[in-house]
Amino acid sequence: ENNPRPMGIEEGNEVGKDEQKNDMLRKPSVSDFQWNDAPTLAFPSISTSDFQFNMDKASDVIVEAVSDFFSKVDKVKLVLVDLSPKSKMLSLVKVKASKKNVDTTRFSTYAGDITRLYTGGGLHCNVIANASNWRLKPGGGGVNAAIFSAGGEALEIATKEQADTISPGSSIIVPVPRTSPLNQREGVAYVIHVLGPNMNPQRPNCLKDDYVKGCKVLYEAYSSLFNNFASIAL
Ligand code: AR6
Repeated sequence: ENNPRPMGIEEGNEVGKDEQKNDMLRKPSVSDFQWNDAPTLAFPSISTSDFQFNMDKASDVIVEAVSDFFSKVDKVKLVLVDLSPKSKMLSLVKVKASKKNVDTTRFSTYAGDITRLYTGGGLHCNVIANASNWRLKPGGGGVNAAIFSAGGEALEIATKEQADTISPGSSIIVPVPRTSPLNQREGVAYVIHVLGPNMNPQRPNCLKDDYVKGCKVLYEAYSSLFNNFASIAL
């Protein structure tokens, strides 16, 4: 099942050659990287570092969004990633997910670099999410800088082909070109850029500690991310 490459392409067979060429030219698809496992989305904790969103409140939103998503969609997996094994976000979410009986065979946490899930941790994640900025620009630190740097120029160009800007609470799907190291090295077929709510006065659209609005926008950001993931994975 889910054989990553069509079988039976014979050398010297013109039809076979065409198939081979089409196969190389077509856009990446999640099934290319399934490796017998369910499609998996790895995502960082949106807004809780540079955007200064309260971590306790954010962890409630993550668990609620994951649990709501799992009640509608099966067969896919989600992994929350943060750099350090001491991450406060990872431990908050783990505790709350277990209290809410979220299916741990489909939702887990992972400590490590989201741009090195396969080479650094042996994790097969077909899709990764980015905590973006409104201009979808590389750099700026955090996970955004890491993903654009690992994705190379190919990811930058592919992102610009999809959109110029993004609004808080929404997300944008970008197919990762086969020339990008993120695709070649890590097997990532898509990056989904997400813009979360901002509580940092030095960044655009600061919500000034309005956590009623903030939690609503953060929930929308995760729903948009998960639904977009389902739309490419299923
Ligand atoms: N792998 C996994 N997780 C990471 C990595 C990594 N390589 N790097 C950071 N994190 P942040 P935000 C975690 O600040 O708060 C950017 O400059 C980090 O520990 O990246 O949404 C953009 O351009 C934290 O848990 O995103 C925006 O302007 C999480 O990723 C702004 O920051 C998100 O932290 C967005 O701020």
